[in-house]
Amino acid sequence: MYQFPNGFLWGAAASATQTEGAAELDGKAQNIWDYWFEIEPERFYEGVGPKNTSDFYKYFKEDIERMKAVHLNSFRTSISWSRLLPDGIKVNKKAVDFYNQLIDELIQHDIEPIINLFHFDMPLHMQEKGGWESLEVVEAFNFYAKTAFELFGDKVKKWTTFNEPIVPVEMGYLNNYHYPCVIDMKRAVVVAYHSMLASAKAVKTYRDLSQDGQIGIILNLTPSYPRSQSKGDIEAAKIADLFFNRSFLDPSVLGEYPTDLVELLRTHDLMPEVNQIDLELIKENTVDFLGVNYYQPRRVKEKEANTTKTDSILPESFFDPYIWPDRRMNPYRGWEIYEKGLYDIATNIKDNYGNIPWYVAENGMGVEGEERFKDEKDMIQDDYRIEFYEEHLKWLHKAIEEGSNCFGYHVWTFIDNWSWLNAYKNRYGLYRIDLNTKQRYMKKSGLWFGDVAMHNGF
Ligand code: BGP
Repeated sequence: MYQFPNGFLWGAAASATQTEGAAELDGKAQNIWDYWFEIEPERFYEGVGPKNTSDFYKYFKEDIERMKAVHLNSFRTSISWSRLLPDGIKVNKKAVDFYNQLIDELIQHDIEPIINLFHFDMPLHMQEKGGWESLEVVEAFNFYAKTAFELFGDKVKKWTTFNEPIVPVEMGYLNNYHYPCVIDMKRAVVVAYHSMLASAKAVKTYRDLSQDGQIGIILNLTPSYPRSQSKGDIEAAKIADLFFNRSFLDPSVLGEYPTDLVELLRTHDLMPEVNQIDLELIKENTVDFLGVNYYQPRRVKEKEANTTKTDSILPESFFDPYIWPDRRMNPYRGWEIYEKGLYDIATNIKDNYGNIPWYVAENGMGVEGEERFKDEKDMIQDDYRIEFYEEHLKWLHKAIEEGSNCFGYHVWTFIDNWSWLNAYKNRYGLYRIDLNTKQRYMKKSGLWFGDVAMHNGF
């Protein structure tokens, strides 16, 4: 029996843009996803864009009943900045009504809301001002954060500033996967630094309001494993870790950037403009807790040809990806499945980050063509997903037994939802959605997870 600590959070995560729908309803302004889909629909799987979601905006009440049916005691989603403040300044009353009803409904069902402020969905007019490259947008985010705390902070006791802030950096400014599809390391570093600054400012704003909750950040930590113990491989893994994990983990939790990262950026003329006042603000406004999204590890080896030319430098200029011959893949998403990674993350947080309270904010397995696993009662027999969760939870349990301060586990996701580029290709939900009727059907993993949540273990 794997028994988890009393009060452990069992839940699921989602985000506004991926679930709400109503992209053009009730005064919501466009965000970069709405706009990008309008101009380049072919970049999205089967041409399905953010208008076409599970319509949580409409069905949230029934969906909260569905959460109850699988015994969730917590749920994380985000507020859509462009819904709450369509012009960045004036509060949209319809949005306030929606988020109030959503939060109230969750609380009435004994489901703790964890509310995130930014999940990849930059309002379009803010992007036009430069997005995270602009300090004006950092200030605008702070205003948005303050507005959200003032509106909902009497009820929401766990906030997070960002979900995976490295993703817009990587996808939007390093490898042309997300809008604005830039490839420029220098600009990417500015985006990363300003998002970190925005997060710390929001933490400060929250504390200044003296609300009696907690504020954190959600990071996708990808443990970096070297191919071998050779000096070159270890150095390669260290650099990957600096770029993709420690660039947000260290300033968020310890209040400081790793000196090795700063030196590396200096050497390659990639330092953004920083001032002492902002660095102090980051130092003084570290988070109360961490959310960790974990899907896959990163395996690297020493770079084969040395190509560190400053004009075209990218993180990959410092290491090569390593394909571990023993790896087990999720072939649909193309991600390695490595359950022990979660234990290694927990140990790292315990040993190097003051054992800060943290929770698994996303963990899940996206599978294509799940319909083929339907039984005669229309239930998807997703045993592979149950096995995936079970194996991760066993490692998490071991970490907790050894003293890790982990307070919860959220799956990605609750109902199959729209994914940024893959639309509905890979399904992750505890519930399946029929895209034609928008009907939801519990999967076998939903039943299983409900049982685990009810018994606080398995
Ligand atoms: C995380 C994001 C989620 C979600 C998930 C699954 O990085 O926080 O928003 O989408 O990954 O990834 P994908 O949808 O790309 O398969």
